[in-house]
Amino acid sequence: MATVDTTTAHSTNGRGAGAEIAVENPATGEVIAHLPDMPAARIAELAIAGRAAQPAWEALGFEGRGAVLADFRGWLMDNADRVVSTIVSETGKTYEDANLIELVYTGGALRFWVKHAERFLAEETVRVRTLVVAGKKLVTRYEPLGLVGIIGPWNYPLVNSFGDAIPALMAGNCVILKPSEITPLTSLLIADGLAECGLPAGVLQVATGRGATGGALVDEVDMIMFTGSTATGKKVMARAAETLTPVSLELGGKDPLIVLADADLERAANAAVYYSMLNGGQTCVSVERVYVEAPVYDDFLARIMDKVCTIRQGASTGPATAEVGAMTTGAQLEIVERHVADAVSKGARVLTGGHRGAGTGRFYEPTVLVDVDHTMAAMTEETFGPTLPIMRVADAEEALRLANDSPYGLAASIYTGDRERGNRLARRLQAGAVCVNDALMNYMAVELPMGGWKASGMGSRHGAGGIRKYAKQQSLMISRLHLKREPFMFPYRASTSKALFGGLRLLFGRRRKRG
Ligand code: TXE
Repeated sequence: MATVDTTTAHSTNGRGAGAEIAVENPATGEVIAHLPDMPAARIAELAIAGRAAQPAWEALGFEGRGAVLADFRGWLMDNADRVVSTIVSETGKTYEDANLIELVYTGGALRFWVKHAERFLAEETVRVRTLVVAGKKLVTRYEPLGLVGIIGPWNYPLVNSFGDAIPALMAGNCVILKPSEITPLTSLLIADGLAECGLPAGVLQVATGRGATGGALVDEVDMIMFTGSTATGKKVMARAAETLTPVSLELGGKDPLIVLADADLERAANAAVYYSMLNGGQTCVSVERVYVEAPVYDDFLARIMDKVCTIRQGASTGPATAEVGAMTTGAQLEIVERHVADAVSKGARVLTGGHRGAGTGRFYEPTVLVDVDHTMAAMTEETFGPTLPIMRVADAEEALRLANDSPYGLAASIYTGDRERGNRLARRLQAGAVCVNDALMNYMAVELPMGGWKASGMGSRHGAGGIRKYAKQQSLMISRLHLKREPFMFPYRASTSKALFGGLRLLFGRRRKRG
């Protein structure tokens, strides 16, 4: 576990001084730990240890690896209070945000990957449909990449850091996890728990540090899974290009929610409020903007205001003590303030909220903005805070056009009483994950691939692709022995040549009748 030292004064929130990082509780302002900012040389040492541990880890097979991770699932639940209080202390999120999303997701993901990893990575015999290879055996198979680097953000220090390590480990890789410098304590606690459950040394190592540590990690590993901002994602990809290291990137988003006139307004309003404010709005798939068809706009807004005005915000000290927690970083709080100020300067109205919360912690009040449009950063840039900008639109076509008017394409949702229409409209939304009469919770469905379009990233997590990206694919073609040579090898014979190519032309040249 981390060295806890609250006596030394450091500048706060992951910044620290020189080779040390100060970790702060954003809900109280208290410095709760100091950790090393690891230099590149230290990352190189971790990589040597990881590569040395990998063959034995791979040799354990799916069953052996699964046994360790299944045991760890038990550890996680036995130590739930400790894990939750660590998450709450370094993020400032509420007890429920830590339990419901972080713990429930991770428990489910451990169960899922332990059970299904082998099936997704099983060797497959492929049916031959290509004439010239008829009679040969075609096989695809997977092997671990070796050493995987995971660079995590601060908003979900369990889900978006260790959560991505689970399939990588089940695939037989060793992992170096670089958590955000803002929230490294959860990853260190998880590494302790894994060691208690028998994970061999070197299989999962935690590299604490800032951006430079992340950059050094990119140089050392066989694949990078990155979650964070689009700007940093581009830097990671550029650095990975130097060594042709594959990357999977989950980046920013500006997820729209559309409310059509025939929607169940109570359901839509509950979802808009909950999924924009959950985790203080600091979720990659948060509802960031809402478009409402004009006939139901006033009714929808009245319901939103009833709900937002009852939200309790503050430092979470246990079950149901607060609904919306702190802003995890000072920089993020400033972004939220900037977006609200920009919107107001261009004609938006703040119906509730619109200020920093009182007290020592870093809070921003749950905020509803109306009279917004796409000239405002609040509608076009990722806000990542407890804000809910709501725009009136003429019809579904205008809502779709505005929803797609974004460089991002992570997630989107649409509320309508007509499921079939919702299904049709969902396919016109430019986002990697779309919900009809739901939002955000699709992330919890580990069976369903989840990845962004446009500036929201590349690659995906979850589903078959969520583990195959941590493997090298090999294809095999195995020929039988009874022929000394293939019919079209040297020396060419006119008779075989004519028969072969004549036959092929007949086969491929047959034109389909039209009309
Ligand atoms: O992210 P960064 P930040 C969005 C959100 C937020 C913005 C910035 O809008 O305002 O990103 O957040 C490591 N090479 N999201 O500044 O910089 C860094 O140490 C390698 C959306 O915290 O992307 C940290 O571990 N690594 C997001 C991680 O990258 C580098 C969740 C993320 O930091 C690096 C969080 C470098 N050059 C914020 N520089 C989501 N998609 O959920 C930094 N890092």
